[in-house]
Amino acid sequence: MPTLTDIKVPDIGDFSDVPVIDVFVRPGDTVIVDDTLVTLESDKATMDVPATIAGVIEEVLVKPGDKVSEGSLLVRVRETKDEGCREQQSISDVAPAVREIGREAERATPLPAVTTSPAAEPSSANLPHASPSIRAYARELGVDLRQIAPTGPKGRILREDVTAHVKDIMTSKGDTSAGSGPEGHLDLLPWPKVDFARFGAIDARPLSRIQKISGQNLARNWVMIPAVTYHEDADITDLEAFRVRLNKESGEGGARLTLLAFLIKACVRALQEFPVLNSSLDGDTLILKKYFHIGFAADTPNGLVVPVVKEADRKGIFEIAAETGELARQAREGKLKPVDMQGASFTVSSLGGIGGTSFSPIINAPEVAILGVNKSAMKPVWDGQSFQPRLILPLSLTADHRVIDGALATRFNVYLAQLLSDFRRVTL
Ligand code: CAO
Repeated sequence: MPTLTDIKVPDIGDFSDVPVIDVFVRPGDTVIVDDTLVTLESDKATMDVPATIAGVIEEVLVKPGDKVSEGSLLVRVRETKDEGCREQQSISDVAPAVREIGREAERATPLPAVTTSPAAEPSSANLPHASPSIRAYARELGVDLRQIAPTGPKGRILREDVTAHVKDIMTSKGDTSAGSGPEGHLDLLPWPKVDFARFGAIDARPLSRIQKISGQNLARNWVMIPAVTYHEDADITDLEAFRVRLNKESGEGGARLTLLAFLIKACVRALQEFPVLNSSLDGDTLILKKYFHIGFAADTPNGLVVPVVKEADRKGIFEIAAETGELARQAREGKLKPVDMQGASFTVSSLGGIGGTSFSPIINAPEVAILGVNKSAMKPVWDGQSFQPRLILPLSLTADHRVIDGALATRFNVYLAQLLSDFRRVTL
């Protein structure tokens, strides 16, 4: 008679209500002792919870995003007697494999500069078998386990497999396909090592978790995307007067309209007119999205994050203003959920409240374009007879040249500037 055993969250120290970030098993999967079942992530660490017995998964009771504490039921296992497996351990004997913050490359990141499309998230079903210590080892080296050929029993990845994979990469010199595809290697010199303290007093400050994750994404996007930035000026004199008037009408404490909300609405209209800018490259296929989920860069004390206004085409400007305000507040308080940062089809990065005259925003892959906005300024504009003082908003559109050429990008910019100059056009 097979016995069913409940596997629960073991003692995880002071943590409670910890999110489940990965589930590695499905009903019907065979596991042996130490196979990772789920990964939990607290503010400070991630923890793999391993199988404590060998058997077949009968039921999985959690999914990514669920919150658990010590004793929460994770999976139910039908025990099998597997001669090959290690000695059975009781739950209390099992210390979760805790690792430093920072996530492995094999997992989609829910954060910043890059919002992950649901399609890009690996399913737990196709993650390879490896023990928690091997997963930790691979994470330390930044190795994607799915790229490794396993040589262990039942297709398990061994420590030697990870080492061999890394050696392979390190010794593959003379590769001329630099940057030509996801597997291409850049034949770069090692990063300069400098003992800064030799030159004066220093202070070492570790990067925040958000900075580490967004840094990796930004570096990949900068290297992989042949991006060009196109600049345009929009005359927002009338729009700003309209916005100020509406805010006055709302009165103190009333709903507040921001320029960002108008920008998002105008971008949606321009994307409808130029759908290629609302797309993603999937190999040699262009995926044109019929939805308009607009990400916006938000500056927080811990780094840059990109919350997403979903279905911005169906929302009014008051609604968008309220939503961006709320999302920006949650971003600053570190309360955004992964889902709040996923699914963007285009991004706006506004530095307008701070200043600047132009910049080159980095595309939020797998999107193909991003609009940067700086501070508007009163400028003299020649009307054919005299100079008129006009409020000019600088726009900087960075576009992926594999998909959007200069003519298309500039047409988009010109159209967007027309919409902002005369916002009635948005309704046409
Ligand atoms: N030109 C002139 N003034 C502008 C402006 C612009 N383009 N955009 C906003 N402002 C003004 C607003 O009118 C407001 O002034 P008042 O308080 O006098 O009304 C002030 O700047 C603040 O604006 P806001 O509260 O409406 O905020 P916002 O819409 O500018 O920005 C958000 C919201 C979330 C985008 C912003 O807080 C933020 O995080 N910006 C930084 C984004 C970023 O870091 N991008 C770079 C990414 S690459 O590193």
